[in-house]
Amino acid sequence: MKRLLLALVAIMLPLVAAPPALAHTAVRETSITDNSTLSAAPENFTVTFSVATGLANVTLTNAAGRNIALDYTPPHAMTTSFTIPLPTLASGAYTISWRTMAHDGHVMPGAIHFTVAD
Ligand SMILES: [Cu+2]
Repeated sequence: MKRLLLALVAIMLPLVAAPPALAHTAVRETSITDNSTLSAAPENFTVTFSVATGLANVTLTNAAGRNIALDYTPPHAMTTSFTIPLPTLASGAYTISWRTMAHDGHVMPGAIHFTVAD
């Protein structure tokens, strides 16, 4: 019994000790650069990850922190790239936030900020 327990610990240890970042996806590219000022309102937003991931949710908020409705439902399948159509945006500051869900169930938040110029 003790031997079995030791074997289990030996198997589990690398999983526990692995740095979480290695097991998780990273943002590789966003169609809107973080903290950029755009001369025209973007029609959509694409975020690309290093490995296939689930997208739990995406939100768009304005400078006042108010939620702006998105006509978008994340796909059920895990994939590397997501394109979210955006509503017509007036000039102002916006934040797009998302949460990804890794294979192991860990949730990772991400966000970009941008401004649509007058
Ligand atoms: Cu994890």
